[in-house]
Amino acid sequence: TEYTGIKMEVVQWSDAAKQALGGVINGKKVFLVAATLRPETMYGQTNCFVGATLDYGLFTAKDDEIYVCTYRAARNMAFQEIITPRDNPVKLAELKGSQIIGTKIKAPFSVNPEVYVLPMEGVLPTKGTGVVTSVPSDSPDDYATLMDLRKKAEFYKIDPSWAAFDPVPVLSTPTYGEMSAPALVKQLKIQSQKDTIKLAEAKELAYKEGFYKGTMVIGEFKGMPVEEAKPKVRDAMIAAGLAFAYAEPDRFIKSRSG
Ligand code: ZZB
Repeated sequence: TEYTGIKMEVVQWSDAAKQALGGVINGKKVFLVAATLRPETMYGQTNCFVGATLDYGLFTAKDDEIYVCTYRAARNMAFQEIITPRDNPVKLAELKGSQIIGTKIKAPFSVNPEVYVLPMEGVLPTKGTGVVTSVPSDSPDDYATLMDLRKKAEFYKIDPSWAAFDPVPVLSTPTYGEMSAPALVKQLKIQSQKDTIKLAEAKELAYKEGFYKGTMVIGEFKGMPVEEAKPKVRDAMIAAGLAFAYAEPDRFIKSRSG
């Protein structure tokens, strides 16, 4: 799978993370790194998600930067010479997802320049970086989770202001209009982020409709079909130093030479 790694610079750590990290960072730039298949939707980021119970590390990356992701992703990135050194990522510190929640980060290309880290129950430790950028206009999982968080802020231990950014129209589709995810959540009667079977169906529908029939309604490539805009947005983000190519093996393939 060919992901785009999105670099979300930490602007202000949560109190829990600040306490846990002490002096580890030492003035360096730190980025939460999200893996996405939909770089063209980055205009509509409203927050970022981590799994509260997952383990994250701070790893040394190129240009004296620090990346936050799962150890598994760090190892993959080291092989791709994104994280250094190549054979053995250096973990400077560890954080539980729960400690990162409430951290304020930059959201590259988004109409919301700074957003917050929030908890999502379905974040898989086995996929991407364990950091997921949230686009509730076009991702049904993101929309359902954001609505859960707003309804039950206290239960999820978040400050309601962290979940206050509304979905932003990014692309328009013939079937679902400018807000595919909210439309599908309503149509399939999805109640919460726990409706995983219906959410998988909604994701498939949103993805197909958005990618093959969508037209951009925002940004430099406004008016362009999504299929054409996608690599262009990706290239623009990479050229701006805000993203990088990140490949992940779909499964482990045995070497042919034995
Ligand atoms: C932004 C975005 C905007 C995404 C959208 C999707 C959509 P796939 O096909 O299953 O590989 N993601 C990335 N890592 C994880 C993880 N560890 N756990 C759970 N979800 C994760 O899906 C890849 C997408 O799943 C990624 O692309 C990311 O969310 C999320 F409008 O990034 B996406 C209809 C989907 N729309």
